[in-house]
Amino acid sequence: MFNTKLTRRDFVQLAAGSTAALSLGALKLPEFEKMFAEALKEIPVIWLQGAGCNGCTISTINVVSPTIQDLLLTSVVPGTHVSMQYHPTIMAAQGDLAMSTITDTVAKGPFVLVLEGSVPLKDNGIYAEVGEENGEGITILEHVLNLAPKALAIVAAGTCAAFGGITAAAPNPTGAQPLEDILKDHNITTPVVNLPGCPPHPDWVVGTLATILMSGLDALDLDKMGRPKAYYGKLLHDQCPRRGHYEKGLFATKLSEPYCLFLVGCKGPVTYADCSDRLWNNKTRWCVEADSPCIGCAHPGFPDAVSPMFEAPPVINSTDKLAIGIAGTAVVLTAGVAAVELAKKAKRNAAKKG
Ligand code: FSX
Ligand code: SF4
Repeated sequence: MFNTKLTRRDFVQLAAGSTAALSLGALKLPEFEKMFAEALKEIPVIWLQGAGCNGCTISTINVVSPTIQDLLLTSVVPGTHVSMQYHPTIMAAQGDLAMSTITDTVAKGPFVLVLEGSVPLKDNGIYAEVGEENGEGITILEHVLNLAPKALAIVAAGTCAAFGGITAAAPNPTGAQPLEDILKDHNITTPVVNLPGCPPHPDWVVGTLATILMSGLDALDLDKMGRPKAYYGKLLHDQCPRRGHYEKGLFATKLSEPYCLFLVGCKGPVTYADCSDRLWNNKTRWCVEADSPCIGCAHPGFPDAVSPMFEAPPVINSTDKLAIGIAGTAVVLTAGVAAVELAKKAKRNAAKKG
């Protein structure tokens, strides 16, 4: 049992009325921090938000198992605890008190840095600032250059942080860049884990943090793009329950139809993620199951390379392969059926259904 006057139940009740009260570091409750220090192995996390929509945070705090309360207040797995020292959205502290938690965390020793959103470079990075010093805003670029070299590892949460995403889409007015490009330009070699998805699935974020916490960074089996293979190891198309329809040439011609959504823009054939298996919203469903094509939000070229999102891909080769024009790297899909035949079948099937 915890040897403290403030019980875990007391604290959860105290915090329950306000999600803004969920940062232990920011609340500066020494008894509670001591309780965790004695009972649990901790991993301090500094979560920065660059150019993004905060969807990565919203998605993460919707995590179901463990719950966000477990994640922040008790344990991710028995005996281990993620100590969210700094998070602009959910921490209670503001101003200098909030900013001091970053300095304090760095001074204490190893920590994991999470970056959500991309890093704008144009006009000295003024399009994403977090906190200020001597009346001047601190750009996310400055934060990254300060914290990245000192971090144990960096988790790039979401497509914006991992690959640029929507915030770096053409014409990219803020000159936004993904994390790894910034690190490369400044010779920073801290290991990076990329968790694309706009937003990323909460399990991908929490599971990654939990793995680092329990077994260290080496326990994450990453692919060439720094993505954990456990979540991004397979093509959506290969795991899709509508794959049989695809093989038979049963294609939806409008979004509400329960057939393969390839001809209404599905990017499952070029997107690596486990959505169809893991499901979203507390294992309720995923995009295709809701009769919407995968828009490729976890694809490295999202959104430019996978647009237009709700149109059939341009057919480049009409002999025995379907070729999808993906910017820069055309991805050729062996479909086993000529494109012309495919279109004819779609029409025939649409006519049959009609
Ligand atoms: Fe990007 Fe995060 Fe998409 Fe949004 O901030 S990955 S726009 S869901 O939330 O960075
Ligand atoms: Fe499923 Fe999309 Fe592949 Fe069709 S194209 S099988 S809907 S992932």
